[in-house]
Amino acid sequence: MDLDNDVPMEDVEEQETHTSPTSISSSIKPSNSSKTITSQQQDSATTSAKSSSQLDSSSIGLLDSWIEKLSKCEPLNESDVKKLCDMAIEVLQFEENVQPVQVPVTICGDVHGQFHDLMELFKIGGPCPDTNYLFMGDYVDRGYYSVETVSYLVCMKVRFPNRITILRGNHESRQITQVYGFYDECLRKYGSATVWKLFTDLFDYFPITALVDNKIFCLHGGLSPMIETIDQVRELNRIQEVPHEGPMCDLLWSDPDDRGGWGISPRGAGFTFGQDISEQFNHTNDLSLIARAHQLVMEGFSWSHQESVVTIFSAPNYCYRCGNQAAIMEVDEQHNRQFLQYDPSVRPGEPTVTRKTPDYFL
Ligand SMILES: [Mn+2]
Repeated sequence: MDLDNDVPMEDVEEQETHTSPTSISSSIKPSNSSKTITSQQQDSATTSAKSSSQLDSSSIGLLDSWIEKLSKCEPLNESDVKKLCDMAIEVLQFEENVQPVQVPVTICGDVHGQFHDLMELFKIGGPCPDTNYLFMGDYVDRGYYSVETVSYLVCMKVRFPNRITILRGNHESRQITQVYGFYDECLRKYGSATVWKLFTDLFDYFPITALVDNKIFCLHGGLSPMIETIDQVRELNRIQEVPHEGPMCDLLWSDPDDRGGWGISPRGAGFTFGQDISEQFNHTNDLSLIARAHQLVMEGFSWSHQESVVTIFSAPNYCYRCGNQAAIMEVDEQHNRQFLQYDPSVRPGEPTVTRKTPDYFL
């Protein structure tokens, strides 16, 4: 996708609306949809995973060289992407649908291929692994550097598996990436769809939610009318393409809304949920907060439902023209929260178009 031919920014939200998973022909099926991991297998495998997850010195050297290369925004070659994705599956397949995360941690929202802004994020929040990070999905599509962005984050995950958590967003999907840029970028940068296939096969293994100190439930989209308890999330089989409907789809697509109860989502996937739903879910699961991403918010973060829900968006000047700030949320050992906001990094030779903020964003 060429952003120059993309819709005007006013239509970004709307266009996304029209591209629900159900509205795209499903020509490409997940290659590993038949793979399932039962919770029992997961439990028994966790022990062996711990012993095998120790990186040997040659793997560390390889990963460090890849991270150094990617830091300069240079993509890995195809055979290294293959090696990286194989290593990442070894780590991610043993993570849980509700991945436990300890404080302190810095929670981040959508990045969308804005590689230089991701580097700015690590400058603002502190380098990994000195700072623990939790990313809530949407690494690819829209921006010009989805390949470098997702390669970098997956490298960091494999190199420092206990320091960084990477959840799945609705864009970490075969269908959505064929419409919003990642597929085309892979073709342009590698000359074939091999790297796209490697990464989209890997996305099936990303955890779908995280639970920070049993108190902050983190996910890309929002709640599902089919999920009342966090234990019900643990029972899902997540190792598949994001379905068109059902609980896993909802967790990656839903949005909080000012209206109470459940509503039809204008996105065509997931639901809208009101304050009554959020408060009931937090009460039932003894939570203090739902942290999610998925929606552009002009200040980078936005509270909903009387601080039951927070939206975090970490792509400044989204699509290089929205004029929004980005933010990340630091949670310390005492569960104090602090938002760090930042503006786009300035780069020569790249579009710096900022449009006057349309009134309806305010
Ligand atoms: Mn999203």
